[in-house]
Amino acid sequence: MFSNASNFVHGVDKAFLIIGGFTVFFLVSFTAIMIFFIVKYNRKRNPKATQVKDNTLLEVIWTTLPILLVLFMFYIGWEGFLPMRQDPKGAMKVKAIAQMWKWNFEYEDNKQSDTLVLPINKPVRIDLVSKDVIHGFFVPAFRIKEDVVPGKNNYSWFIPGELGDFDLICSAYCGVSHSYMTAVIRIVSQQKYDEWIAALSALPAASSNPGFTVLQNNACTGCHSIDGSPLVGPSFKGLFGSTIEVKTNGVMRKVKVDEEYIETSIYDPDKDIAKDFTHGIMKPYKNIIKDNDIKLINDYLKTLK
Ligand code: HEC
Ligand SMILES: [Cu+2]
Repeated sequence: MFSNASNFVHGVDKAFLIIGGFTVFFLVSFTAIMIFFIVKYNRKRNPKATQVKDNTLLEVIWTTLPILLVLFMFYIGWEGFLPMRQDPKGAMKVKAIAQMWKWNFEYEDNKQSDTLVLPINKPVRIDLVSKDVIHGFFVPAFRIKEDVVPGKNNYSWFIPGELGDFDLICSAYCGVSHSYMTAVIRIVSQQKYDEWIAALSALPAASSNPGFTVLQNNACTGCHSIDGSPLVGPSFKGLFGSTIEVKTNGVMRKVKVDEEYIETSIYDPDKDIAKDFTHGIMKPYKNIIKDNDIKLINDYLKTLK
């Protein structure tokens, strides 16, 4: 409670404690009063029921008091929430790109990373972008949770106040591997951050093979392994050049996997359904994966003997 991990911890924890405090107070006191009345007005002690007519004073009290209480709780919550929607001008900007089932962070100059590294004590605005379905940008230690909705420009912002690694979790159930959609937020000193971001430019994107990079950047590897183990989709290992069984228009047939089959599988995955797998899971990547990238994917798949 009341850690310094972000500037929102105080407001959120305060609301949590106050509202939780009221809840516990009422639970305990109402239960006590109930037990007291059960004993006091037990039939043995009180054989004849007393009729009570209305009591204006009591009614005014039990209407006004709860209204004030509820308004007070709203105010405490509002006070903690409002600053989350007021990002300061001049905050550093990072784009968080969510897709099934992976986070990617894009810094200025198109530098990309899958760990969100940030300097301590500096306001940062995270623009939240989804490539497919609704995800949730949830950082429990920072007391932050924002929806990442495709087609909508949402954002989150905060000032990190403690060095260290913090968990980022996806809080919207976004499909089979939803629970693996995590990332690390690493808060470092300004100097370390400067070094890190400078080094980031030196690295070419992710891995050595451009085809594998395309697969990674589009999160294909979340459903397709390259080591032979079946995930949500068939493994890519040994796929190219093999003869496989697929269902086309409800009829099983054998096909040889070539460039054309790969392209059709990516642009129109439900045309041929691989045996033992289900249609409707992989979305069509028409207009998402360019022709040139299809070629890179093919070249890479050929290497996966
Ligand atoms: C949400 C999970 C998911 C993602 C993400 C996904 N796929 Fe698939 N993919 C599947 C499933 C399930 C199948 C099997 C059903 C079918 O053939 O449509 C499949 C089939 C395929 C096939 C045919 C394989 C075979 O044995 O017939 C290829 C090629 C393929 N995907 C490539 C890709 C590429 C490239 C990407 C990234 C651009 C990608 N997939 C992203 C789930 C996924
Ligand atoms: Cu998600």
